[in-house]
Amino acid sequence: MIFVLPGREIPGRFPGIVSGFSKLGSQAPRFSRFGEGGAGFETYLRSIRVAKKVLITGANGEIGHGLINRLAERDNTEIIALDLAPLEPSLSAKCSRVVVGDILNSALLENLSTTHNFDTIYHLAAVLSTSAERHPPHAHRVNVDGTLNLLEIAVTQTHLQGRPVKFLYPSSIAVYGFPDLASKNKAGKVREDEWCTPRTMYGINKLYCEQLGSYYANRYRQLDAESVPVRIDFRCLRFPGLISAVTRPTGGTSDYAPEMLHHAAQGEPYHCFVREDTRIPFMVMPDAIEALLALEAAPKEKLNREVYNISAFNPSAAELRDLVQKAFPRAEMRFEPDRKRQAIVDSWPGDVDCRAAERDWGWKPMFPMNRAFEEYLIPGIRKRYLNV
Ligand code: AKB
Repeated sequence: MIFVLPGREIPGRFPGIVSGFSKLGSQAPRFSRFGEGGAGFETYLRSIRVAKKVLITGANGEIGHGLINRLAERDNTEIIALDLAPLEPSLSAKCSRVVVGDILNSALLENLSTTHNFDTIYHLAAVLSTSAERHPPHAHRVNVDGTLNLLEIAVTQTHLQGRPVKFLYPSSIAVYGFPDLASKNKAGKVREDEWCTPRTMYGINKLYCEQLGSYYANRYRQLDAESVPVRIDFRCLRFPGLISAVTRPTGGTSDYAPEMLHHAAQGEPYHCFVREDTRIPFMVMPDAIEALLALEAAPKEKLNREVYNISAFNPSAAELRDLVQKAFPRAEMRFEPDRKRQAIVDSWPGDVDCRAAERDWGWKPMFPMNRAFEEYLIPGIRKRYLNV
């Protein structure tokens, strides 16, 4: 099953389904492809049970890994994955289609959109805060132009299907920006509309894209003679720092927490680039994935806003060190703050107010701090580095 796409095609979980149910594919009879012995027919039967088709951009990233694994547990979701790099075989086996390509390639996106009817787009592809600071124009292209391209695809899909396509967008605590540590410490839990004065390229990109999503959902083409009959359904989470036991982050500034853990588990010394008293909110990856799925599933009428804070715990870097040291007593960890990266973390809030998410769609983390370490991070990371 190969389509004319400028990206590279990798066969995935249900190759027959994709062609059989795509707009292009549906023009040709597919039963001849089912082959001998009925295995293809089984695939066909599975395909008619597929209730949802989702597009995941940045599928190879940390959230992408978690989301694909979680969605694949449901046998009614067909996953189309897009990333710059090929997915590892165990992950691509869980997708019905994997496209290796760039979100800046509009032709590729349009081709995907003529080939599939997506119910939901999870637009995860992004350049994170530290990387974005090193290559600002590139970050702007990926984070802003890339998001605009995906929003346009969501509009096309919404018009074609005559119903709002859901657009799930991970934003970040990087949209907040305190001018100094004193105002951060004084502010306490920050609400969604406070301190939205980001100090990084990434934070600026994320804040702008939140507003872009909101515009597409509410006022897109507001001057058209005929009012737009149906608009996209944009839903956004402001993630705190994320910690996974399975994958390692690259290019973020909250990375010191996962880096401490992953270094300790491998017996490698770690020089932490922030001060011991540094405090920002965090959550573990399974909570991040559940939050995305819960927001996606929430009834539209319950949602009083497009953008929601979420968080699970907010330890200082010293508290994180103590938890890691407890699990790995021989770990060597030293604090060697990097003045510039420290300034970025100091501009992010020490905690966020999650009451809107709790009230509107029932947000509650499964993993508060101790449980996160005892039941998810430490056992998961020990398993990951079993042979180290
Ligand atoms: C980063 O550090 O850039 C990200 C984030 C906080 O959004 N992890």
